[in-house]
Amino acid sequence: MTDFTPTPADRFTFGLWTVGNTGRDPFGEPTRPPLRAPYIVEKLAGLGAYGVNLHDNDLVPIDASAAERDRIVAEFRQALSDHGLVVPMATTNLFSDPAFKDGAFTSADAQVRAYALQKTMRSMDLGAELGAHTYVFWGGREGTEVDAGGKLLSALGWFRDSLNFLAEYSEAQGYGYRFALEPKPNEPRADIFLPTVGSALGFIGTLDRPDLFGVNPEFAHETMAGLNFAHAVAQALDAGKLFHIDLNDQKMSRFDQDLRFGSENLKGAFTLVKLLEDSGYDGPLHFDAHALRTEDEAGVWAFARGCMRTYLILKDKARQFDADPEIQAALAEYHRADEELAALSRFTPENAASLKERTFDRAALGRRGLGLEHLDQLTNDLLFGIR
Ligand code: GLT
Ligand code: MN
Ligand code: MN
Repeated sequence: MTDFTPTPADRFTFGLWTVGNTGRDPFGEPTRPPLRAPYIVEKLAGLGAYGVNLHDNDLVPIDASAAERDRIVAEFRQALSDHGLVVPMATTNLFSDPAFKDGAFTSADAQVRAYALQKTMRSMDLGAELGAHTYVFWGGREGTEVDAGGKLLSALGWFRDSLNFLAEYSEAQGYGYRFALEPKPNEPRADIFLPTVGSALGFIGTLDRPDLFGVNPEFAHETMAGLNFAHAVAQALDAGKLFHIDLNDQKMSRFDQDLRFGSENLKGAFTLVKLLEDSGYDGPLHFDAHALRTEDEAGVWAFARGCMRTYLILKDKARQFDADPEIQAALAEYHRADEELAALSRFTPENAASLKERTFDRAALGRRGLGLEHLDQLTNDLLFGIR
């Protein structure tokens, strides 16, 4: 048993933009003052986090001079080293500036596409300077409202060319980045390219260096599309492509809420934590979420503590699940292995012939109850804390 206080060994990370979120939304002004990056580092370290992630412009304003940039980066590095935090992931802001209003790598304007490459190379330089090994691409503006613009096919080609270019840049510079594509179905665009984990996985296969690319799935984004996040993560794991993960929570079919992890869909969060722990995923556990707009700074740190605490409690629940004899008996009843049939299911002409001849008791198979109601209630009881 533990008191669920995180330590860096738990690999929890937050973005500067997450705990630094000021509560602005499309209808209202900020409700909290901005927090300085070195202060965020100090606070996150105090809470037991492992690292902090950033977009280039979370740290360095887009119009900073070279001298200003160097001063800001030096101060940030000092804070990291004073407080023992690392920067495992970096990314580029290719969405805030009006230049990117119709996309960055998929803008119909060649100048915007070239500027996006330049901005990303500079941001990759910054990430490498801070020690990042994972580079995320969230194509928030890569999409359309007006498909009569006729860029559907060319946009994917432009996107591919840009990613191929940046992978070569990383290799040429010796940065050794692993790139993680982050899908989202919509918002801020009406339709975003590569809307789901499945689409991103398919696209990766078309790149020059698919080995360098994986995905950064986000709980909220698959949920917005009405999909099951744990299933998406399982597919990424199966493909060896879970390079990073954005943990948060979300109600289905709404705007991107980026809620505190586990605050909305506790059972979905449990399924996910168990999956991640069972899979041996050993990358960062990144919370891409923010405190509600109702909160002051104290609420921000309560939010951050809550994300990590919920993960650790669910991790402990997963351990209890594995150790619970009644749950394990229900699982054993559900999973029926058969060694002879497993051998027969490996193709040889003889196995195929033998399988075709075999008699199965189809009616008995249909009659068998699987015990899933019982198993699911046991799981609920475990989550309620009464087992
Ligand atoms: C933005 C978005 C997130 C992405 C971030 C990385 S930025 O906050 O909503 O889902 O992960 O670019
Ligand atoms: Mn989100
Ligand atoms: Mn995200």
